[in-house]
Amino acid sequence: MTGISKEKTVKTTCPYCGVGCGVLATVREDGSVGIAGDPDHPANYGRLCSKGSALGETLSLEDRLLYPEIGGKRSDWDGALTLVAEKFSAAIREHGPDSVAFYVSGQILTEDYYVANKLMKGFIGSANIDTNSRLCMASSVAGHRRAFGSDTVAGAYEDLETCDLLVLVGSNLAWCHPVLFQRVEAAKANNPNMRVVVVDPRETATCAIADLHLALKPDTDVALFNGLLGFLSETEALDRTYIEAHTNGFEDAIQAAGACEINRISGETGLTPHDLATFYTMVARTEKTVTLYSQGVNQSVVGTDKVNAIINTHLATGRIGKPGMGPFSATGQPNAMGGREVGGLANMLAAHMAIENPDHRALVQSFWQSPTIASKQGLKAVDLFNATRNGKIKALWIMATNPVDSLPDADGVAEALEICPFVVVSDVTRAADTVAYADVLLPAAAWGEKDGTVTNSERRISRQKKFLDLPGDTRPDWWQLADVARRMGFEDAFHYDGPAAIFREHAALSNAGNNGSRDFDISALKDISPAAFDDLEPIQWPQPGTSVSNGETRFFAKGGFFRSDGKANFIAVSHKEPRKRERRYPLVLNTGRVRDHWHTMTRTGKTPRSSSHIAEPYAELHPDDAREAGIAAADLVEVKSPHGSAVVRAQITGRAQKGSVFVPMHWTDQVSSKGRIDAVVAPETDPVSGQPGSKFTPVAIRKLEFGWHGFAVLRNKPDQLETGYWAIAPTEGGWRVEMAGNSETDLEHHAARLLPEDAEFLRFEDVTTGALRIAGWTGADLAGAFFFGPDPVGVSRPWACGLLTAETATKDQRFRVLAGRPPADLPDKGAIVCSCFQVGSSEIAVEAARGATTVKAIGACLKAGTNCGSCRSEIQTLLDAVAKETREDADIAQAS
Ligand SMILES: Nc1nc2c(c(=O)[nH]1)N[C@H]1C(S)=C(S)[C@@H](COP(=O)(O)OP(=O)(O)OC[C@H]3O[C@@H](n4cnc5c(=O)[nH]c(N)nc54)[C@H](O)[C@@H]3O)O[C@H]1N2
Ligand SMILES: Nc1nc2c(c(=O)[nH]1)N[C@H]1C(S)=C(S)[C@@H](COP(=O)(O)OP(=O)(O)OC[C@H]3O[C@@H](n4cnc5c(=O)[nH]c(N)nc54)[C@H](O)[C@@H]3O)O[C@H]1N2
Ligand code: SF4
Ligand SMILES: [Mo]
Repeated sequence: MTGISKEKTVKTTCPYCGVGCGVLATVREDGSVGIAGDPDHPANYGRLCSKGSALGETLSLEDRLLYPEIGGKRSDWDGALTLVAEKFSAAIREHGPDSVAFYVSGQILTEDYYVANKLMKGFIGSANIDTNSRLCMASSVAGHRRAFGSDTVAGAYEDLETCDLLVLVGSNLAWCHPVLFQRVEAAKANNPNMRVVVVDPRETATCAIADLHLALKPDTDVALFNGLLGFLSETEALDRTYIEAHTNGFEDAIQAAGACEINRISGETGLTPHDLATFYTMVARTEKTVTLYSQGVNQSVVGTDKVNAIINTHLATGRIGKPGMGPFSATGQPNAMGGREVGGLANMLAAHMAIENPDHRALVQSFWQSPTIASKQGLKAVDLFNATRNGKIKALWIMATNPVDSLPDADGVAEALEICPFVVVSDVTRAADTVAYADVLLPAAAWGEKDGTVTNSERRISRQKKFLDLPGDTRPDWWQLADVARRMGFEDAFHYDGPAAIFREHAALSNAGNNGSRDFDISALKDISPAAFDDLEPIQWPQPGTSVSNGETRFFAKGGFFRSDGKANFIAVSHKEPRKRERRYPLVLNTGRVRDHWHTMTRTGKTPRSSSHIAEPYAELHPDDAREAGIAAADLVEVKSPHGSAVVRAQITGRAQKGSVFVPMHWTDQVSSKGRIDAVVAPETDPVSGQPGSKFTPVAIRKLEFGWHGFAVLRNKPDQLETGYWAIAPTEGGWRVEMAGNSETDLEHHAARLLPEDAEFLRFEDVTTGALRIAGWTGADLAGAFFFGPDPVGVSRPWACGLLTAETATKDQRFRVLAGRPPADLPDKGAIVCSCFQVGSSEIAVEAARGATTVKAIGACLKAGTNCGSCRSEIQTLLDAVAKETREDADIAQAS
């Protein structure tokens, strides 16, 4: 024994959301990985949310793609990449450069992205490279470019803390940017004058810190913000000097917005005149206002107009680029911003240059020394897959995205991939629905195994670093792309010895011909050595010149917009009535995220911790809509549009808006029988940005009748779940499965099929209620327990899941399993709220009733909310509900 620990800690960046938190990853001697927030990282100062904290549990090699495959058979890199190069080259030869395409992702690193874009736009000579950022940031990009002449996020995170009014539009910050939310929460606690307004049709966890929640009708944000512009003008809250000096088009925008007629706006938005007046007055009176927006704005057929309606109000008040002021687009993916820097969208060039600008094209081509340069926009995601479906795309390379689950009209996307003659998929897992459509599968290096940079929402570039060896034959994405490029005959331009070399080239391109004409400039990093690249501290751009500076990086406080006259444009936008709903599809389907899952769950779906908060796909329904459709809580419902259908659990709640249904986007065919909600979403897009309106699809709902319902916990993962409905998730010690089926099912046979052959059974049947419970043991260990009934079964999920790790060897203990409920001395936890310490809603309610009335007090007695803090807003909501009940009880007592 030397006594020296072999543990090493690496500073890296979280691979999930656009907050871009710094992570300290420690590889322990037993190979496990400890995860902690980096106290020095300016995005999070040591904090991590529930997803970030659980990262160490997502690194197992289960389901990992480890070797290249051709036609489902193991191959090697030489065979696979030769085939990819040949097929792409052949298609280009026979059908031209526009017959091939890349569909990439805001989750690859800047270096990966740079190489992909360079290969397609400079060497293949097509702009048919689009990215899942089309589904995410495209409307922001388009709105920024229309207003500023460049795709610039002007402000910084600090502004969210130093403002006096934070308006969150279409953002569930508490669940989707939890560390930013915590920073806001802390700032608000320190500044009694700070106000938060949430603009969202649903009441979300974010509303826990809201002083005002504006539950507007879906897709009426333009009416709301146009009304605000009118109000600002009528109340002389404008900054005439700024408008005069730095903008064009104000009069047209005001004209289009119309007068601030509160009653008309109330009709359009469904908000009360009182709430509208309150909001407008708040904004008019508060100089330090930040409007942060996310997918409720971007993912709309009027998304770009929404963005510009918001930006107009900031230009009109000169509240932009100054501390505590500005419009702020919160980016979703870890490298949404890096993708924009390299020009990964089909309508952009590299380094924030414009594909329609001949000077920019010449500049990029000469910098790349490339044989050609794409001269027109390529196909945007939805159009790209339509073209694929129509046979126009002959070879398609999909990288780090799962379009069979995440694009609208997802069944149509699956069909397109079936039709496409040659599909390449680079992924880290085989448990992704898109993988099934690949002719060639390329195993990518995952987070922790690769090196490069990402840029977060506030333009801060951080390093993602390698702390694990490459498993199997996996390789980073840039390596795969560069190798294919060389095999396609572009030997000279794709010789990189590592990510640092690519980053230097990217930085040098940002400098080329720039001279202050473009916002994206990181010249100071263009000669960075590999060692300095390794140690690169998080750094905000712009960084022009020859050395890195820590000076002001905000844009536009004094104008300086990236147009020839240096001025910004107001954009005249007007409210359009949202899509008409037919009688057959009377509800609006809204889709989005839950706290502990990431997109199509290929990573968070692997951990019991991330699955304990919400383990099943669900639809949030307003009580009136549920009643009208004859749907009760926990019923299984079909959500249907002309494009497809999904089956999910009904959750009836006053937090939903009447006429709207919210379904999370996360469930796939890997984990549910029919939870893929994008099969239902309409492929309608914003005419300016091409971004789909993923938050607005007219749908119908109906209750599905099943002969039986059930819940099971199983030690081993079942191969196949052949019942009408199922949803599976990992839990400590095994798996948890929700199911339902038709009355013909022989339930005992069904249960037996899912348990080991040598299991020893016990059963209990209650003829009066129709409940049937079956459990099986192998030796002392519970192999599985089933709780069946004619209706959705109310068995406590946390208790049942706990059985897999509990002692159930004695006869007594076994009968307790069959009793189907916790013993009296072990009360039910209720739904898990705190995933770090597995604390449930009932436990919190009990402590609240005993006098723990603050989030802090709950933390002191139950530990809930004291680790990552992601559940604090839900704890607050529960406490508010308990307080309200107590008040009502007191009122009743007083009245009687
Ligand atoms: N837990 C978790 N966090 C994530 C992700 C994840 O998968 N899981 N993904 C990341 C990514 S890529 C992204 S893009 C971000 C997304 O972050 P957000 O945009 O905050 O998340 P969403 O849930 O998609 O949508 C936000 C809200 O828009 C509301 N909305 C719907 N229609 C309208 C409307 O017409 N107007 C307004 N004002 N609001 C509306 C919805 O009700 C929803 O609450 O999250 C990032 N963070
Ligand atoms: N209905 C509806 N649909 C939506 C949305 C919505 O709100 N509603 N939101 C949209 C938005 S904003 C987004 S960003 C998209 C996200 O949608 P997707 O991008 O489709 O979702 P992910 O699950 O993140 O897919 C990433 C894939 O890359 C793989 N992967 C992970 N790391 C690597 C790597 O380093 N290299 C490679 N090659 N692969 C890797 C993962 O295993 C996974 O299969 O969904 C969009 N779709
Ligand atoms: S907020 Fe959470 S998911 Fe987002 S970067 Fe930070 S730790 Fe990761
Ligand atoms: Mo996103």
